[in-house]
Amino acid sequence: MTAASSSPSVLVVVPTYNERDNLPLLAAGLLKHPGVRVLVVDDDSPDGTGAVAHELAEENRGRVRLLHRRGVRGLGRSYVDGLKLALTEPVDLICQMDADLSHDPAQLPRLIAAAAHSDVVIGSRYVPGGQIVNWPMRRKLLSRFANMYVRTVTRLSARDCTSGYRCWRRDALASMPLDRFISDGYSFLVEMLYVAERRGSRIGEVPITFVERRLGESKLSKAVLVESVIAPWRLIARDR
Ligand SMILES: Nc1nc2c(ncn2[C@@H]2O[C@H](COP(=O)(O)OP(=O)(O)OP(=O)(O)O)[C@@H](O)[C@H]2O)c(=O)[nH]1
Ligand SMILES: [Mg+2]
Repeated sequence: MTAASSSPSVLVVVPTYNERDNLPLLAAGLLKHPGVRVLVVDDDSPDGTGAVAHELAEENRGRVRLLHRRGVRGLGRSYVDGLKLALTEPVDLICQMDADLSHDPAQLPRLIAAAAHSDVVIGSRYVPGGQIVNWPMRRKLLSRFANMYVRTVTRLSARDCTSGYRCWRRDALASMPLDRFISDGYSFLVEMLYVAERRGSRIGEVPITFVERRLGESKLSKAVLVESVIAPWRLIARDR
């Protein structure tokens, strides 16, 4: 933490693809917190999310920044580019969260506070107090099964290995070889945890209430699901 300030400086990396209606609400929620800044990583969204983010950046100079990606689209690739850019900023903590309001910006201070004792804090649906609101049973089962599968194959100890709501201490994130990551899509989140745990990072979890998106569409595709099945095996194979 910077000696001059009592609260840490925080940069939140938000990947977006077609989140035009959600992004202004998310930004407003995040900017309520002092010391919090936002980096939007937009993948040239056809719905004009980039223009919305540009406007937000103009209105909130110094607090909102846009990284406009072009070319090959991908959630993992967006995280790599966004997190690397975040590491060039003089901040204490770097967070990740979804733009679709499934991750409540009001809960960010709890992740930030927990980073005093952990190198990475997961906003977790699967620790006591964690909840999921408005997911159909099919989606709940898929997520539960995905976590059980990942934890069994990788032996990760976190309860929620696929949550994209996280807060990293700068040093822990800086020590990660992001350019050598092999996963894209949601598996990228699992790979981050796996590598962090192997490097001795302390992983903490705080309960969150995850709310199903109300606006925009899901990007969960069959290809992403197939990758999620293979990805944990690739991780342990690489270690051997
Ligand atoms: N930059 C970028 N962002 C993406 C991409 N795919 C998804 N996202 C963003 O990543 C976050 C998570 O994606 P979602 O589609 O909400 O995935 P999900 O939460 O598993 O699925 P839902 O439950 O349907 O919302 C959102 O902020 C998306 O806009 C991508 O290819 N590139
Ligand atoms: Mg979502």
